[in-house]
Amino acid sequence: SFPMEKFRGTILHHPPSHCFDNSVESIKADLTEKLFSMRAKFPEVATLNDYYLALSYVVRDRVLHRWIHSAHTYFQQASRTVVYLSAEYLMGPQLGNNILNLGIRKQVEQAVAEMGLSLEDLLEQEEEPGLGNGGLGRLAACYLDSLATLQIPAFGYGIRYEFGIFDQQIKDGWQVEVTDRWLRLGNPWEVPHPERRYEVRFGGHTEAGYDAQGRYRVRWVPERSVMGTPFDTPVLGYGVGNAIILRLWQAEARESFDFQAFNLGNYYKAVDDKVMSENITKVLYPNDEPEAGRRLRLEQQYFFVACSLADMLRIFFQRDTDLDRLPDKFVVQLNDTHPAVAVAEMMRLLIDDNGLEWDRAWKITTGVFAYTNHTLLPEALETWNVDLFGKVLPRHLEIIYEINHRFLMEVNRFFPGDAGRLSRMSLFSEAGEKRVRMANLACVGSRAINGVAALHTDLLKQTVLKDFHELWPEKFSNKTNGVTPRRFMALANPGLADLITQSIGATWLRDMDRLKGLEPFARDNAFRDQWAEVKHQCKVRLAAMIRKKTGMAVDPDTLFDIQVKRIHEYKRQHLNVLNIITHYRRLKQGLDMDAPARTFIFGGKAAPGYVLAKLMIRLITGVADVVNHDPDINGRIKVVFYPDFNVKNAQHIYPAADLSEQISTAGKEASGTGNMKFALNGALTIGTLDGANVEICQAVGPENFFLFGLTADQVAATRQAGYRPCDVYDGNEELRAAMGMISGGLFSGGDPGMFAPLIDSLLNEDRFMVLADYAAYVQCQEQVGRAFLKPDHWHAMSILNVARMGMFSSDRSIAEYCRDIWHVEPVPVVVPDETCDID
Ligand code: NBG
Repeated sequence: SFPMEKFRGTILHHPPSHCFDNSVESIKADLTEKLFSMRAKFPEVATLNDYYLALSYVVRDRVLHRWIHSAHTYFQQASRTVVYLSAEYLMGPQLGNNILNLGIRKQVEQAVAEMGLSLEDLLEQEEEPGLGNGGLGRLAACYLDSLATLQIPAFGYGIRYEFGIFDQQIKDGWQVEVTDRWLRLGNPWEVPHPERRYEVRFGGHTEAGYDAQGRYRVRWVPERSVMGTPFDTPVLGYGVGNAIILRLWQAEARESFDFQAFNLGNYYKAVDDKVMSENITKVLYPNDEPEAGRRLRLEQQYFFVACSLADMLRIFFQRDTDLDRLPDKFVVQLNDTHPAVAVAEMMRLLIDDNGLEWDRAWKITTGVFAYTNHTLLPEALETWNVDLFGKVLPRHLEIIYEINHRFLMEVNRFFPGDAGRLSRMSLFSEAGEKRVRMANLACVGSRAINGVAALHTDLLKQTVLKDFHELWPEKFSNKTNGVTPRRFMALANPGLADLITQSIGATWLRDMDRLKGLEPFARDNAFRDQWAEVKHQCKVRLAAMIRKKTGMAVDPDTLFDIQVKRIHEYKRQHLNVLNIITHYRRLKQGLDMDAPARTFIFGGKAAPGYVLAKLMIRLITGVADVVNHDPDINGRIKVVFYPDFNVKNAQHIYPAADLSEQISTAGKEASGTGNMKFALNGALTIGTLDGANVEICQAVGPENFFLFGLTADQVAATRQAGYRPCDVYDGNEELRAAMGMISGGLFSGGDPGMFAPLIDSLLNEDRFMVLADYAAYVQCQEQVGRAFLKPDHWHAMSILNVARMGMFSSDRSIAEYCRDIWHVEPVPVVVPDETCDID
């Protein structure tokens, strides 16, 4: 196990915020002052949102204080710095987390109460920045939390989308997408820096020639350019003085108004450029696995990469003059391939803008980058049509050709005459239309490559990145994902966090291995009762939210069986549904009457263009309609689709789960992180041996985990042997009955056609082996039901799950990145006690 000691740094049990008086009286005074100075309101006319904003500004002052000291420290020490490039960050609401990390919860609660407000209501006001799709964006947010907590100097760079992931509404059982106008009421957490904007160029052509010294030079003559303005959001560490910055770029026109056009009487043309430029950061692409390359998406990627690298060089030149030392001062982590064009941009900056020769530039570039892969699905690997790429980034395309030329010569030296290998490893795919392969570019340009769970990294080496692994085995390592216990335990589940702290002390929040200390409590009856009571309260709270959101009444005494995540065939929400229908049918036949009553809860967004995923939502709501109102069932099954799953409501959902559904086809889910959040809140998992489930099952013990289904090897072998889903169908009466109920129109108001595409895809192809795993899943669910009827044993398993989940803290993940890839050390920040003055 990794020696965490090194990263603990100076533990401040009471986080420092002495510069500001954090007494109740002075928080009240500050709040009134902010209401006046930031909202121009007096209490009688202030809205709840005014109070939310005012309180946020009160908290922000204290946060910025820590950031200023951190920035100053990192600057003075010229610290080696991690640059995290990610097109997505799913940060979640900020107010509660910042109050937690400042350690001022009690005072704030009392201060607002004395002013006649409730902190809960104020927290409820905050609209979360949904600047990501799912696991990948939330992982980036957890990593920022851990970077700050482990005192690592770091910048998160990304895109300030004006509209984040759409809000999901359910109308007549279907998903409807609504624009996410998260900035509408203002965002108190960001600080814009318009004085520090960068120009980003697009299109045009290149010109080659010789400079005054007779050196070959290429000049890029762009067709247009936009400006990128940074918006900074500080991210606090927990129990330390350190803060880091999330810096998001917003696109703007160079000139917001074309006076010449205006004077000629063309008002629309005058604002044209402004509209076009601002489009670049207008909206997040709502596909968690990217779809065929759109020009705007490429522009987004290059835009934020160009701004971020320019900013990194600015900071570098504050501290140094010799670019050969760039790899000593910075490491740039590519979060998936979305920022992979950074490899070409870095070369362009070094060669064209700084006059370096190719070999020197390449050494620097490949000394700086590291790449994390997040998917094995072949259709999710990003490629760009070469013509499109050349139109948007002509100079970068040339550079990529040159990288490729030199790279393939190297491959040929290692594997002479292996044409198949050359074509597989090339940065260009030539089958069909010619395309740039971003994963290959990321691999060639990086000195380290990692997957996000043990199984995923193994499969990467065996499949999608096999050739790269054979060429450079030393570049590869695994970094299993983790999640932050601050947001997903302390903030989301204060009842559980308090109970744990009472039992084993408070250090576990910064050192999750300490959760081990809970193990003996699994045998303690009184403790188990308290544990059960905390879970019950969380379920009561979720039941109230379900009531508010959907009008449905659910019973907190039933088994809460929850699957929340993006809707996708490989995640197999439809497998879950098939079990529900089977269970429903058995009850109707008077079977399984001793099974515990269950509430099946689903949540998650479908990509707007993903027809089958949207149909899966409609299937869930259709089943809910029938089952929930069937008098024969009498509440023994309830099915809920919780709309608009996001970080904010996730914080209420994970704590309330008895059972966590992690049922993807083995070999398809790279890691999963919801699986960790559930288990850390005491849910038991029903799952396949996929992604991080493998490691979770091993950590908590298979006797405390409901395991079922084909392994990744068996999936591959079954496929190899010519898998025929219809054979499974023919051989299983209950499966036929369940699918028959769907295709017969029972869940579609009598319409037999509605779910035909879903049924057909299962019967004809079943790419994700739903039918192959059906019987094992249903059987495993029966086991779950029996186990739930023995509450003492169930709660003991729940306690053991939490006790053994310590390794899934994102602190552990980040410590491993620091040790193995980034080679970066903690830099403690001391926040002076009595004064804000720094020079
Ligand atoms: C997702 C995987 C998840 C994984 C997260 C974070 C993409 C491309 N990948 O399994 O599907 O947990 O990344 O690593 O979004």
